[in-house]
Amino acid sequence: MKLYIAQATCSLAAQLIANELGLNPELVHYDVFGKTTSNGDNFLEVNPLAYVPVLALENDQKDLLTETTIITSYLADQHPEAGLIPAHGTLERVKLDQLLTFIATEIAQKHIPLMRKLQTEAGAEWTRNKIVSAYTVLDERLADGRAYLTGEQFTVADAYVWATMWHERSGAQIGHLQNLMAYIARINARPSAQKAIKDETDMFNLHEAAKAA
Ligand SMILES: N[C@@H](CCC(=O)N[C@@H](CS)C(=O)NCC(=O)O)C(=O)O
Repeated sequence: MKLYIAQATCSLAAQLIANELGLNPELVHYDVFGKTTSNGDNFLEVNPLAYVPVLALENDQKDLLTETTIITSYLADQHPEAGLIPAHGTLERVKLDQLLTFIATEIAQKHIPLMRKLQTEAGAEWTRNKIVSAYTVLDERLADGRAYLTGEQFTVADAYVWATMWHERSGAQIGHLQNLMAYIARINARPSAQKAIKDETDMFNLHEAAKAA
């Protein structure tokens, strides 16, 4: 498998889940500004919409999976024994999918126009407020002392929230959400998260060196 990633983006969630499962997909770094890849692949052929993550499968169809929620869920579903996602057809799964859609639409995609400074000040303020409200809902869920969003078990939803900590770049003020911050620190301590950050940095540096050569 090949996993296309970019620096400090939602692809970190897919890396973290692969690491939790002991998988070692070949990582390819995509430079979202320069539009090049670390292995020379034409990224528009990989994803015409030009975003990461993309998971290139080695099946007969050579499927290219996109969408953070789908890639993380797919990997977790292949290894149910790891407990990273509830089984399809259960209410627990529906509730986890609800959480994943919430994170994708109310958090991840709301940060992006802010980081790219694409909104009027009124629009940016509205978006920042929406993001803070969404993280506040997560903070309140964690207030009962649970370790992770659904309880004591780490899941793909936790990986996704961890990968969206872009508040310093987007300007959404969430530093006061203490339960959330303690939870992110818990995830930061997981070896899977540390490996994801290290691998991402290594890939970014390799790509930069190749561009400079
Ligand atoms: N719908 C996609 C969107 C993924 C996405 O927005 N990726 C961003 C990084 S988090 C990206 O690659 N952006 C490329 C760009 O801005 O040019 C998903 O949920 O995975």
